[in-house]
Amino acid sequence: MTNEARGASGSAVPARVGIVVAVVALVIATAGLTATVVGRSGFGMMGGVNPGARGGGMMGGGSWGGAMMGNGTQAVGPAPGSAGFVAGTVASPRVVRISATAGLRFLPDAVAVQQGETITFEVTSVGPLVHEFMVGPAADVAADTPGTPEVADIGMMETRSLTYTVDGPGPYAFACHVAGHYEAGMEGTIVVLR
Ligand SMILES: [Cu+2]
Repeated sequence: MTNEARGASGSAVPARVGIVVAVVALVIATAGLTATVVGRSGFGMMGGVNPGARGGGMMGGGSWGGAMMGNGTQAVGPAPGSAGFVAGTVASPRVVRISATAGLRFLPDAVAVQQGETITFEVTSVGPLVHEFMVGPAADVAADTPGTPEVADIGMMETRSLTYTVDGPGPYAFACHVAGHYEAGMEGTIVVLR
């Protein structure tokens, strides 16, 4: 199954395999909310369903247990203003995990950042769709201005990282500019705290 799925770009996947893939995606998506999905593997991530791979991911996120939130958001460490908050730096960026959903939303869709922080956004497509993640000044993000920092082609259950320093007062935003996604509301806000 894995080989078939890997070789297919979507439409070529037999319907039966598509259903299995969708179910697997749901399982992994659920796991993604409670465990750390790491790496940049695409369809190969299906191998990550086994407990061993997931366990390794959780070990990588040392602060995960303390940061787990009840509402399904995926912050890794305490947010600005919270006890234990440690500002991200260029040498040691703060990791913020964001899910890109099949419903064309980012979860969370608002991220609090202390001005000057360097953030590594780890963006996972938790559904069958391919997404992009652009971050920067809100006007550039809205206009899809060339040169605005972006990672593209985030495939199903794939995670890609983008490190960005929020050095000004804002406003800053993030968005997915795959055709139709931004128009459907696939955007988020960075709340800059000073
Ligand atoms: Cu998208």
